[in-house]
Amino acid sequence: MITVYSDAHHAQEGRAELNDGQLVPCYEKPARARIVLDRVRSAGLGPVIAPDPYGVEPILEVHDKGYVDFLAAAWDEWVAEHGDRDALPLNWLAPNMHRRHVPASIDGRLGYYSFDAGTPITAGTWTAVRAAADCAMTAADRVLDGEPAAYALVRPPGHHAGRAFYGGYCFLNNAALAAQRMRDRGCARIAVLDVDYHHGNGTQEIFWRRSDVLFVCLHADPRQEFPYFSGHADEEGEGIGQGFTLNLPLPWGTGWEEYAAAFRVAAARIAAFAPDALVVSLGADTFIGDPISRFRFQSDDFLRLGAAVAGLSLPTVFVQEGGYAVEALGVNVVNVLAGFESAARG
Ligand code: SP5
Ligand code: ZN
Repeated sequence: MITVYSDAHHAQEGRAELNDGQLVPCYEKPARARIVLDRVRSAGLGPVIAPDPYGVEPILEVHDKGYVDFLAAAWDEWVAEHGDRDALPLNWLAPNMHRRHVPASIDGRLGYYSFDAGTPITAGTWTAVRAAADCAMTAADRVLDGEPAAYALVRPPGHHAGRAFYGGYCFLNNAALAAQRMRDRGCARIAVLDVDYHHGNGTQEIFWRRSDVLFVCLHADPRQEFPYFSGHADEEGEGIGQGFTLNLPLPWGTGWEEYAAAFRVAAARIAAFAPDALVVSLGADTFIGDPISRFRFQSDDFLRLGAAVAGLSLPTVFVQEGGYAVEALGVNVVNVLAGFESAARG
């Protein structure tokens, strides 16, 4: 399997996030991609290629222009106001507060476009997120050009980023960009399968009113877990998109056996949709050793997950999302990809 990778991810290196009432070192850090890349190479998964440059135009099919302009300029505006330190928001809109005006102040706009205090904007954020988007779209193109599968080894992740919001360590929605790219190249229907531990609220929001992209998500129940406000089983899409979002929330403590039962429901929905291709939002934060998560996957279970994805028999673009047990991340992620490949070969 081809891996699409760029060193530019290093440009995103946040100092701290707000967690449990303290500023703690960012869980989403460059070492994550380094260890996965090392494992891709040592396991002999396949060639590692650089992304092609796509420019900003395809990004604007998924994201709002005002939001993208904000992301591109936020760091410089922040530094002019506060100096050379990570930009974090401090206040947000609550329901029924006015949303008529985009604030002029950088502090106001950080709050306007975000939903948490865990996602610092740094000097290199824009550089890194552009490279990640390029990797995801390149992987999508390689699959449409005939590769059975490709893996976009990216950070920062993307599935919490919506049309006009960031949070959950995500700024641009790499999986949504891959899906949209395949639509633009003539695929009629794309399924996005999100197996990150957290609900992919950004991907859900982007495709909420669409019937051409099916969004299926297995994740920790939002009654217990971040992002708290979405991912309930009764969220099914709206308008023409009604029935094209499927959420399968699972309780803290979920292990492979219970997960596999939910996966069968996900697989049946995807098969009924009969997509031309599949995008997998691949988080490995379902691992028992993950420092911020509470599922109980063992490393071998990721092989089983990969085989289960292969059972869908679709051209498949894997896009890296979360996973914060850094020492085990390479093994766990590459287990999914290797499990996929050996099952796909039969
Ligand atoms: C892409 C992705 O996986 N984003 C996850 C963002 C989660 N951020 C909030 C984490 C809150 C963790 N709180 C529990 C810490 C245990 N003490
Ligand atoms: Zn996650």
